[in-house]
Amino acid sequence: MRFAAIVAALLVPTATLAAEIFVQAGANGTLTFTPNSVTAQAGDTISVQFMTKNHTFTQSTFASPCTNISDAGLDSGFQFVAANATSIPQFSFNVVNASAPLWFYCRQANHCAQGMVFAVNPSPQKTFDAFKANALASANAPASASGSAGATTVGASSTSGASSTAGASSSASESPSASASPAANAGFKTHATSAVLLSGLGLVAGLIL
Ligand SMILES: *[C@@H]1O[C@H](CO)[C@@H](O)[C@H](O)[C@H]1NC(C)=O
Ligand SMILES: *[C@@H]1O[C@H](CO)[C@@H](O)[C@H](O)[C@H]1NC(C)=O
Ligand SMILES: *[C@@H]1O[C@H](CO)[C@@H](O)[C@H](O)[C@H]1NC(C)=O
Ligand SMILES: *[C@@H]1O[C@H](CO)[C@@H](O)[C@H](O)[C@H]1NC(C)=O
Ligand SMILES: *[C@@H]1O[C@H](CO)[C@@H](O)[C@H](O)[C@H]1NC(C)=O
Ligand SMILES: [Cu+2]
Repeated sequence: MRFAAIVAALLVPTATLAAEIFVQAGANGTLTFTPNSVTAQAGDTISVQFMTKNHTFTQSTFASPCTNISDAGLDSGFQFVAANATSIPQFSFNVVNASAPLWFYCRQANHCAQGMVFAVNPSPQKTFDAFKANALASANAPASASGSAGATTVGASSTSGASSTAGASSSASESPSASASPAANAGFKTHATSAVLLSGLGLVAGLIL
């Protein structure tokens, strides 16, 4: 009996193939992530494809959508896509803990305050709509004061964004006032940014020209 139970437990994860979920940044020249919210299982890969302009995909928090979560959060860096580009950058990461919502924004100029935000596994308590409303409400915040932003996070441990397991104490996402250690927020695992040929994107290829 016990043996059978263990075998079943081992087989289930392999039977459920991890999915790759695609998200487009700046599709059709818009200041959006499309879709702007996804539901992912642990092990799924989320691949952000930068379609136009010069956006970032940067981790933030529910309470402060337009501010870096910490120095250890995910950040694609600026991904410039020329109008005549024949390939586009793709930034991918793995979801490690499906119970921990992940929040993202674009840190280019005022894109976030215009609603360029994205969520993985928002919850009934912390919905995507409430997150986006927080972002829109930050419209009056100073745009790119590089010195003063990031105030919600504490001292930068030197862990890179690739630290995956991160004993995820739930305090970070449950109590917004607790300044989380970077590791506590990591429900993800990074990949390298790669390039994707536009011709491989079919539909999208014509739109960028
Ligand atoms: C981009 O344009 C195509 C074709 O009009 C449309 O199908 C698609 O939904 C648009 N995407 C966005 C994010 O506006
Ligand atoms: C992309 O945007 C960033 C921030 O505004 C800027 O520093 C960078 O020069 C831009 N890249 C290109 C190629 O325009
Ligand atoms: C794209 O346009 C830029 C500026 O107009 C030009 O310098 C570059 O060579 C072009 N690249 C391709 C692949 O056509
Ligand atoms: C946000 O994080 C990125 C990547 O670590 C960094 O380059 C940028 O300066 C940070 N921005 C602020 C306002 O802290
Ligand atoms: C996953 O995240 C939830 C919510 O933050 C947390 O309660 C739980 O402990 C985490 N699980 C693991 C295995 O880290
Ligand atoms: Cu942007």
